[in-house]
Amino acid sequence: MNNKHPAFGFSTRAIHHGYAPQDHHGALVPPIYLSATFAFPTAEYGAACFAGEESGHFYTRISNPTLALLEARMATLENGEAAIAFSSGMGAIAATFWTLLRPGDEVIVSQTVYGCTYALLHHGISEFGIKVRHVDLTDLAALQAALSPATRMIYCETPANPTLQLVDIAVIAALAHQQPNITVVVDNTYCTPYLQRPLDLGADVVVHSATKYLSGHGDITAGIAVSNQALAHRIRLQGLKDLTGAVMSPQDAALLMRGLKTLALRMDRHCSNAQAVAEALQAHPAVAWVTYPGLRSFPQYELAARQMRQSGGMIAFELKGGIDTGRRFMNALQLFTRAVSLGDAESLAQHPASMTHSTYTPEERAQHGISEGLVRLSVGLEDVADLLADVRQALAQCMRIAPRHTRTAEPALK
Ligand code: 7XF
Repeated sequence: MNNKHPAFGFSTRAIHHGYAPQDHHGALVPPIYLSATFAFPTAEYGAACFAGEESGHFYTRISNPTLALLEARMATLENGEAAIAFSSGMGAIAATFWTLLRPGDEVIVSQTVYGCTYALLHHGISEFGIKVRHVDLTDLAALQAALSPATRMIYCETPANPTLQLVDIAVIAALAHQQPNITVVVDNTYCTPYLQRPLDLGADVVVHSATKYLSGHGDITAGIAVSNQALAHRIRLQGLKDLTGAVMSPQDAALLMRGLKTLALRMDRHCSNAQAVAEALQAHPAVAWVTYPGLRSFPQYELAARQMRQSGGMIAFELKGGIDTGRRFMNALQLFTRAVSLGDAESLAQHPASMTHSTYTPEERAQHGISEGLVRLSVGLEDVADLLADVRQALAQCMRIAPRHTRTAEPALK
């Protein structure tokens, strides 16, 4: 199937886009080009490649046929013009920042972001003269007040890791684009393009940790950025080639393309399993609060229903008794694995304050709405009855030991 069939559906494109077996000895699965370098037919052709006058592959840190196929698939799935493959999500994010921001620029960031993104902002780019301002992007007046002639980027995660707070991408992008030179960058890791397409809503760049749902099997680290041709060209030639060198391995690209083939199927199951687990948590007397976009009690339920095709596979909750009880819960789990990362077939449980978001100080976590007792679940693909049984037996153990009367308030997001 070539690229002339944009009318094909999401899964058809995830499986076929950009590849025709007859061009590759009939191989059903695309070959992996492991070559780091590519032969030039003439010295003049090589010089033209380096001058940007020829578009052939010449060195894998810049481009490679296996990476190019993956990039074409990610671009069509996100409805973008071009994509760039990186060796990790942080590689994609760092390359995007270093390409698009210069000393004196300001970047507006949503309330809560993944711990290493926070570290890159506060211990990385801000030390090179770039001003970082966190703004509650659900408050448009606050965003208006924070915008300045120096604003060059608005960066957000929606849903945010780990609080699940949402940003209305269409509203933010419309406001941002009233001013020239503001790039709206959305980390779409929690949703994947199957659940949410930020570029359709007006964002300029989508970044991913493809380590998560996109690859889906916990066996690679990978990142992706998607945008229009012009921005992608800049991010590739500056951010990827020179500023980070964080190129994806072609073998990882093949594993990622294998994951993409089942993305829609997997996301449907992640979402239905997570909905059931979230409802079970909400109904349980040991639980102080639970946040999941598919619950009626979710503060942005209407926005979630409008912006996301389904509610995702991630849950945040806190037990009465706070983190001491939360740790007992985690240690009592038998089927959920205690591990960071997300989006794998295996269900995972982790404690952001001491793990993924330990790059924030305790005071910063309080400011950014990450409570010390928050437990994060990545609900996997196992049978839902087994997941519910595991959560219920772990909760029952907490009930037997935990003090019954302590109540932990839901953290304020402001
Ligand atoms: O460089 P990575 O592929 O690990 O991706 C970084 C990243 C970027 N954006 C979001 C929303 C992420 O969640 C991540 C990685 N998060 C993992 C987690 O929260 O469990 C990392 C484990 S420390």
